[in-house]
Formats: sequence, structure tokens, C-alpha cells
Amino acid sequence: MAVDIPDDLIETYRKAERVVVLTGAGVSAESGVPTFREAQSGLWAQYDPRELATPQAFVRNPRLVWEWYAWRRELIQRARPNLAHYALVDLEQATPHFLLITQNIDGFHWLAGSRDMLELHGNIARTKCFDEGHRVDGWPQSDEIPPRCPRCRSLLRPDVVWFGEGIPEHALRAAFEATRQCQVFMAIGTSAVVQPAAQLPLLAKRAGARIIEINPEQTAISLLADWSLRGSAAQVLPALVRALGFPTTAIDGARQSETAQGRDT
Ligand code: BV8
Repeated sequence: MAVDIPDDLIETYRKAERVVVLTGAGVSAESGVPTFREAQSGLWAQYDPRELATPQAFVRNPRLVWEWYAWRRELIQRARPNLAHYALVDLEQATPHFLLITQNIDGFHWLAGSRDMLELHGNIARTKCFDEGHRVDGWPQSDEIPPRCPRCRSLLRPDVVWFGEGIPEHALRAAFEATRQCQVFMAIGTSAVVQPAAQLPLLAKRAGARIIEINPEQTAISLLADWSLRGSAAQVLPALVRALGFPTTAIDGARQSETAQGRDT
């Protein structure tokens, strides 16, 4: 599908010294990882994710919440980054100052090669204990679900930010700081509903940045956007990298490895 990137967008991006990108679950949609709003499948279809992703749900039914995350971790481990993730690596390489802020917990940006990045909502591959926050890489085999912290015996949980929990202070501060200083802010694959991440596009606009949105649908920030590119991130982002005339090293590498594995990406 041909993607039309406006000339004035290309010109604005090329002139930008500092670019900030905010990604949401839509960027991992083409990797086969369901977004929050898509119905959870099978056993989980009966639950509202926003009810499960809370400390209250964990206190009420730790086993249920632990098994929901185990199911999601399993699904993410079987999936892999898509061309949207790799295109963002090429953008990072070609942009003087670039910061990727993700709301996603799947670790795909890091896996694809992004390095100037912040995970606002944690990472599903990391585990910590509920009471003390001790990061735990492994735990003794036990039938108890969830397992317990080897250091303090409190229940283990995923190292993600639940609704009602604060975003890690350092990440939040860095995100707001970079957003205040950028010339271009891109909101990609996010409905821009969840706070405080949803404030970032507003903050960027107020600081004088130009806003680019990439999303097949209209969102809460579409009115703010200088450009809304209606399409899938996996299509639009590679087209943007090519339209900017930037090297497509990460994109080409992903394509070659997909072909080598006999799958067309
Ligand atoms: C906090 C980890 C305070 C867990 C997640 C005002 C101010 C402050 C807080 C609030 C506030 N109002 C309400 C709140 C509370 C709450 C909140 O925001 N509620 C919402 C429902 C209104 N916020 C919080 O609780 C936050 N904490 O503010 O704490 C505080 C401070 C100090 C001390 C104590 C407390 C914490 C929020 C973090 C929650 N954790 N994830 C987990 O994943 O299990 S959020 C989770 O849901 C995701 O990370 C994501 O960010 C969010 C939404 O998920 P999705 O809907 O799936 O994704 P998204 O919205 O990104 O939508 C998908 C988009 O992709 C769509 O637009 C779609 O069109 C598009 N798309 C689809 N396919 C494609 C595509 N785009 C491109 N290409 C495609 N192919």
C-alpha cells in the first residue's frame, strides 16, 4: 500500500534537532500482540484488562492476575518486533536527538534495537515482589502460584505499572523534560487516553512542537496533530524513513531475517 507523506512534514522533520516519539499498544498490533481494547481471547475474554491491571485485583486474587500475565508473557515470547519497531530504530539513528517513550510492556522496541528510550509502564519480562519491590530474576520451583520472593517471602508480581500506581519518577521526569524541548512530537499507535502519558502530546504542543499522529483511527489528540497519517504503523513508518531519505538499515535487516526464516513480513 502506497503511503503519502506530505512534503511539509518531511521538511519539518528534517529541520528538527530534537524528536520525541510516544508509542502505544498499536505499534505491537502487527506483531500479533492484542491491544487493551481488543477483546482478550479465550479464558480472558470475560475480564476487563483495566480491572485486572490493578494492585486491588492482585490483592483480591493474586493467582488470577499472575496467570493473566503469564499468558500475556507467553504470547509476547512467541511474537517478535514488526517493521514499525525497526523503522523507529532507523529514525533514531538518523535524528540528532531522539527519545522514544513507550507505554508498551512487551520489550519489542529494545529487542528491535532502540536504545534512546524510556519504558513508562515497566516491562512484562521483569518480576518483582509485591511488598518490597525486590527485582527477582529467578525463584525456587514451587507449586505455590504466585511464587514468593526469595528475599522477603512476599508474593511475586510483574514489574509493570498498574492503574493507580505511580510511573517511575526518573522516567516520568525525563519524558516531560524531553517533550518540553522537542521540535517534533510523534504519537504512534496510542489512543492517548491513559494518563499521565496522554499529557505528553499536549505539553509538546504548548511548547511549540509540531505534532505527527500515526494511527488508523481518530484519537483524543487528532485535533492537536499537525499531521494525522491514517494507517498502520508497520506501513507508515517505513514509508516515512524512505521519504526522509534516511538509511533503512534496521528495516532491511528485519526483512532479510524474515526472508531467511522463510516468512514474508
Ligand atoms: C497514575 C501496564 C497516579 C499494565 C498500563 C489523570 C491524571 C493521573 C492519573 C489518572 C488521570 N485520570 C485517570 C487516571 C488513572 C489512570 C488512567 O489513566 N486511567 C485511564 C483509564 C483514564 N492512570 C494511572 O493509573 C497511571 N498512574 O497516574 O498514578 C499516581 C501518582 C503517584 C502515586 C500513585 C498514583 C498508571 C497508568 C499505567 C497503566 N498501565 N500498562 C499492563 O499492560 O498490564 S496502561 C495500558 O493500557 C497500556 O500500557 C496502554 O498504555 C494503555 C492503553 O492500552 P491500549 O488501549 O491497548 O493501547 P492504546 O491506548 O495505546 O490504543 C491502541 C491504539 O493503537 C488505538 O488508538 C488503535 O487505533 C491503534 N492501532 C491499532 N492498530 C494499529 C494502531 N496504530 C498503528 N498501527 C496499527 N497497526
